[in-house]
Amino acid sequence: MHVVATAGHVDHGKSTLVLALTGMDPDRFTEEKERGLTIDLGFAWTDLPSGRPVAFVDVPGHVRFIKNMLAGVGAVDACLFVVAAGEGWKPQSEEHLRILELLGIGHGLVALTKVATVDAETRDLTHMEVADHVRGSFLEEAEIVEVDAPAGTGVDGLRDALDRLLASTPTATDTGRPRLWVDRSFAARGSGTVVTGTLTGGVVTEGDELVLLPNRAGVRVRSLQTHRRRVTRAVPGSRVAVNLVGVAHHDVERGHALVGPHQWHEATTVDASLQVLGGLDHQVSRRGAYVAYVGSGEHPVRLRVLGTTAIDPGGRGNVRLHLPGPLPLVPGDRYVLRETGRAETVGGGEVLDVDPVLAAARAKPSRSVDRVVDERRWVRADDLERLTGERRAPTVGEWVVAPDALAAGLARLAELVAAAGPLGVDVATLDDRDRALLAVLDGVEVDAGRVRSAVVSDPLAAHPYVTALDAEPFTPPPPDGVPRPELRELVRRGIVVEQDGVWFSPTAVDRAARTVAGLLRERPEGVTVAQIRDALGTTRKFVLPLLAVLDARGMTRRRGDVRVGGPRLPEPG
Ligand SMILES: Nc1nc2c(ncn2[C@@H]2O[C@H](COP(=O)(O)OP(=O)(O)O)[C@@H](O)[C@H]2O)c(=O)[nH]1
Ligand SMILES: [Mg+2]
Repeated sequence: MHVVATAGHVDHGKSTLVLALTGMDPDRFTEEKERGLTIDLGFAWTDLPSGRPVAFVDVPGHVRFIKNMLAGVGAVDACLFVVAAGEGWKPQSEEHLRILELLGIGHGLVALTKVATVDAETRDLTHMEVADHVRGSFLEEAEIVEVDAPAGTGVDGLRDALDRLLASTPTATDTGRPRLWVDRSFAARGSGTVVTGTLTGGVVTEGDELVLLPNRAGVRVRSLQTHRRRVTRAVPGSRVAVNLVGVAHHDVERGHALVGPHQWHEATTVDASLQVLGGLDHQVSRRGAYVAYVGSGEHPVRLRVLGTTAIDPGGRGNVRLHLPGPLPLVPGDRYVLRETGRAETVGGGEVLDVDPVLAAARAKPSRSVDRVVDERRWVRADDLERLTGERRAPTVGEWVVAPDALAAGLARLAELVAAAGPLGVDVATLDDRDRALLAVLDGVEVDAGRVRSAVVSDPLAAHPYVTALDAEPFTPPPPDGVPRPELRELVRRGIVVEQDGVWFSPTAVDRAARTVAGLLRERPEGVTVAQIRDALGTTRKFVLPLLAVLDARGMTRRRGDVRVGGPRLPEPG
């Protein structure tokens, strides 16, 4: 489905055309009907000859209601640009065209209206005048269709032209992130608050929990209508009326937004490009009272030009905009800037960064996702999607990491692990970034909740205490000066053997076993503790625990007063 906005100077026949095309009068209010003047947005819809449904947002052309015009064209796919044949190009023809350009509307056609009221020459002149004015704009190649609705001329041709236009106009895409800029909010009898708008970004279904911004109200979708028909799900690109539970209608205004929860960044400061209109007779700087038109809303903003102090008419630059409240924005969103003091359209552009991290003096905003990652170093994939509208595969864990930050993080973690020595680092003491890094850090091993260097996986063998034990295997020194946790770890890893308050090196155990095996070869009936003690050149204090180790390991076995060989007795050494 497509949504098409009208555009053009007041009284050129926009509302009349919408009525002729749809049979629905877009002028809704008594005052509008009495004055024959569109004040606020009007809505109508029909099916084109091909069966293609189309909705119209009819905008006011009068300069006084330009803000309502801006509210209407925020989310449309194409425009129906109206110029009256007898009147020609007028100020709001120009302003509306500039606004549509700034908002990035790329598709449209021109209706040359009231052709029955002028002679052929005037009609042709206006035709040429229009062609002149749209040159260089998105309407340059657009069809110019001559119509006169009251005279019944050209309306069918216009329908066909619309069909052709929309056949080549993309509809709103579905990125699973619904957003509806509210253009009306009212109380429906018996069913609470209803908001209407053009849905983009994703599907909304009955029962959905959504969020309203800027007031951050959590709401639920009670029911949905598209073109006054009840639907259970509304698709992007359609006009939707949403019946909401959880908010009073007077708390919702035009310009508010209805979005999926946790899917949108709530932007209050944004960096954006600013194309200043060529027709402006002054520079744009931070001085001035500005209003930004974003979505369906107008928001007073403070502005700062980035990188310089002012932008010339016709020039282009970047600005930082401070919004009065949070809005669900994403890079690529368009806005129009007006100056309230002079009541003129200054320019507009594209949102580039919805959460700038660099100070204005250093900011170099762009649409690049890499820039966002680079400036943040570490960003969760979910956050990155909120910030850029793009999904990236995480680098580590749930994080997308700037390449140099990844390298630095890995180096720092490797250093931390190396410095911890044989004991390693308790994984529980690492933050979640380091824990994510661990999975891709080379040369470490995680064991029993501790991470230690794998390359020096036997640094324990080189532990000074182990060296000391090896020097006196059978009269081993006590572990004086070895920190208790380290000693426990040495024992846990089998690099030091502890028995009854005496510590040995594994070599001592091995050599003792081989010595006993040698003695048993001469005395198969068994050897006494005293004989083993003497063979090892040690004392009872050490030989008893040592033999307890050999017994426990199945190398020796007690039989009465002597030791005999066990199943695991090694060869004599
Ligand atoms: N003769 C003639 N009158 C028209 C035509 N289109 C609009 N009008 C008249 O022009 C006036 C303004 O039309 P309207 O649709 O309200 O203009 P809008 O301000 O652009 O919406 C109304 O009185 C219409 O009846 C047309 O094609 N031919
Ligand atoms: Mg009108």
